[in-house]
Amino acid sequence: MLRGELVAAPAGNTLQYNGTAPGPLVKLREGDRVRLEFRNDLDADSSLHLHGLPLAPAVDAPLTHLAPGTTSTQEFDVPEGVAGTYWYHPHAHGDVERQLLAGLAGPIVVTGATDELLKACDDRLLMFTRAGSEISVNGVVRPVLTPTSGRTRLRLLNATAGDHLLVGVLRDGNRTPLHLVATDGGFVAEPVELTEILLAPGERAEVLVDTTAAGRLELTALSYSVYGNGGETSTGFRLAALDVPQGLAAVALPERLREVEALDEAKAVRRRRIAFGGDGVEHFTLDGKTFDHHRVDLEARLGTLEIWEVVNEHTTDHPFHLHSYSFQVLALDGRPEPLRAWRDTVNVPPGSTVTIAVPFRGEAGRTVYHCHIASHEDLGMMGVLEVSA
Ligand SMILES: [Cu+2]
Repeated sequence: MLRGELVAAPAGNTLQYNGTAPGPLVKLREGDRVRLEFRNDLDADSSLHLHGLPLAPAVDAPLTHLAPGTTSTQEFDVPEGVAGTYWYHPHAHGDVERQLLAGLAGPIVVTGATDELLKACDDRLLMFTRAGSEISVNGVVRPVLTPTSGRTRLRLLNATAGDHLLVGVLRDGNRTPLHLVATDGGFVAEPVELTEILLAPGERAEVLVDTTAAGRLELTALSYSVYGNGGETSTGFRLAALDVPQGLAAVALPERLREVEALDEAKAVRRRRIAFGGDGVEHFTLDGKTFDHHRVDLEARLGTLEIWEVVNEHTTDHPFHLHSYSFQVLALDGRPEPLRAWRDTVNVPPGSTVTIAVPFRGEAGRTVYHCHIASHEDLGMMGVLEVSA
């Protein structure tokens, strides 16, 4: 049994886990039995959500608020097949944005057998959080890293409260190829070449970068519009730099990573439509309603597969996040999604529909789905899902 404790407490005008912000790295391995204690030493309700780990609703307990001075214990087995990058943060409805922005977020890395295929890579975790007008990386604004291998694995983790980051790697201003090896729910089947990757708030992706040629690579947030195609775009900015030294030997890309199960849409027992809406100022809704923790919005049965069409009827991006049950994206606006991958968070652009397949596996219970822009969630863009046995 692995045992650990996280304590949320104030420090000056910040909030920290175990005296640091971001919080300490939680390292787990597939199959580990874990007992994690959490103590709330804040002067407000809080909780500890292990974002993305497909834990039983009773262990995740997203509807439970812990009063100041109280503790909780989460005991669970790390499932097989989930090796990847995750994070932890508070989930006390109404106060999530404030606590996140004040410093309460930390990274989780789960390792497994597939990591052996990448053991020659320099493995770097880059956790993005907002620091005033800047985005910091592992708590530092625009750090400079020195790769130690000819291929660098970047675990990109968007732990901001509401910043979409379209990430690219530039050399002399030109984009260099990235190879996607993992999304939210761990490894994809094989490396996929990309030149940019969108990370909505809460989302993770792992990419490999060729770091054999000496010189500077700039990890950049490229200009992006949360208002859809043709909308006003943000200005790009540098997130971090990689100063590649001379003489790093080439590291081959693995051809295959693992099997990612194909879900059979024909076996789905139900199709649902779930709509983000509201006026975008103070009303943020799901299916026309704001969150009520006493109300069950969706009911499903354990052991079944459902197809959800997540529709954005609003004018800005909303990242859809589901607790406890990992899903796969099937289509965007009816166009089939080429990448088969497990996810817990997916961005839904304005006016668009993202179709996902949700297999209800593991344990039954009551959990939540919501927008992962923390202010929207706090204002009620969240619903309750009851999965029965
Ligand atoms: Cu939202």
